[in-house]
Amino acid sequence: MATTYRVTGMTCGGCARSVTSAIQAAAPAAKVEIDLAKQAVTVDGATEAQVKQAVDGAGFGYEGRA
Ligand SMILES: [Cu+2]
Repeated sequence: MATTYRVTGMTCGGCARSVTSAIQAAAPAAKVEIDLAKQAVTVDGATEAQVKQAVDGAGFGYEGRA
């Protein structure tokens, strides 16, 4: 099941790719969709803890579930 999280600091496609690859490094099968306008990341196939750690590790702001 997909879950949407609020992630701050993403401003362009490069940021979106950084967040996506960080999450997929932790959970290779994860599906990740980024909405820059909403500062939202929708993830299917990774735990909340994996997403938080990946987002924080990539230097973006993890704000919890949207
Ligand atoms: Cu960027």
